Amino acid sequence: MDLEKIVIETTFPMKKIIFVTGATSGFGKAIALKFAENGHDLIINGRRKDRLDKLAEEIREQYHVDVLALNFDVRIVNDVSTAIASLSGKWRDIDVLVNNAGLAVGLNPIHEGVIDDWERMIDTNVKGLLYMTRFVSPLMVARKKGHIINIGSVAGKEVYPKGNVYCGSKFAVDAISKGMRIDLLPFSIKVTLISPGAADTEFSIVRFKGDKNVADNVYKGYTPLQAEDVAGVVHYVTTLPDHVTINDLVIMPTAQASAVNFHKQP
Ligand code: NDP
Ligand code: 8X3
Repeated sequence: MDLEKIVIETTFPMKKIIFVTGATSGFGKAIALKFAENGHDLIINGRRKDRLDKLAEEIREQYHVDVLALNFDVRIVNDVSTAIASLSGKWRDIDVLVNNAGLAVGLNPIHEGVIDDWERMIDTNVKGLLYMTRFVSPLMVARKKGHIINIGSVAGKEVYPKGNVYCGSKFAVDAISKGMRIDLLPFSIKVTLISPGAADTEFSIVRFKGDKNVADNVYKGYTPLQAEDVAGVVHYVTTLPDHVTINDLVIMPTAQASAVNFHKQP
């Protein structure tokens, strides 16, 4: 073991293993960096292998923690199960799963909705989160400990015009989080739903299919959340004593009061 690692392990005796999906951008990347900064080992996931490998290397060099990069698509159930089955040794002892991978695609009224956009949102935000949970939670159940953090959205609390299917997928995350909490109660597994408002990540570029002008407009005239704001809260909820759980947390820009009410400066 190199000297830096000995220093890390002495400084952070409560070292955990954190699994973050969708770590190649936005919240997921910031969450991975935040946990690494606090001395934890990481399993990071995403579909863009170049970004994933680069992040893993950066984290190892900067924070001297162990990082396992698992390049798979959370929508493909066989790839999820194979990835989790491939874990060996300490990597099976996942303390925290952050179900973050997700996206909005398109913003259309229901009667003009693009079916392929609907499939992508439901397959990623709902089914992907379920597949991850189905294969990781038994490892936590066996150890009678763990923490699952689901990234929901203000869109999972309120419906807004043209939000239809994205909102539906995030309302599903809200309901699934409640169900998970009940089923995992006997095993002392914490389940936290974190629901952010508008945050300046690649989210809007994806939603508007690469149209950067439209995407940038979403964040004009007010200060949106930054990925690091959300990462700080995700990390915070994991620092509470064993007998304390944050179940449901909504984090908003101060300039946003609801899904549609913003205080914008001209
Ligand atoms: P980004 O687009 O910046 O990041 C999304 C991440 O999800 C990327 O790392 C992407 O990686 C990954 N991802 C998408 N699809 C898959 C997939 N099928 N398999 C594995 N990884 C996938 O957006 P955000 O960081 O903003 O989004 C993160 C989460 O936060 C999402 O669930 C989103 O719905 C939610 N959210 C976002 C808000 C915002 O305003 N930004 C507000 C509230 C919630 P890759 O493409 O490499 O696979
Ligand atoms: C992302 C925030 O308001 O665009 O979940 O749905 S919003």
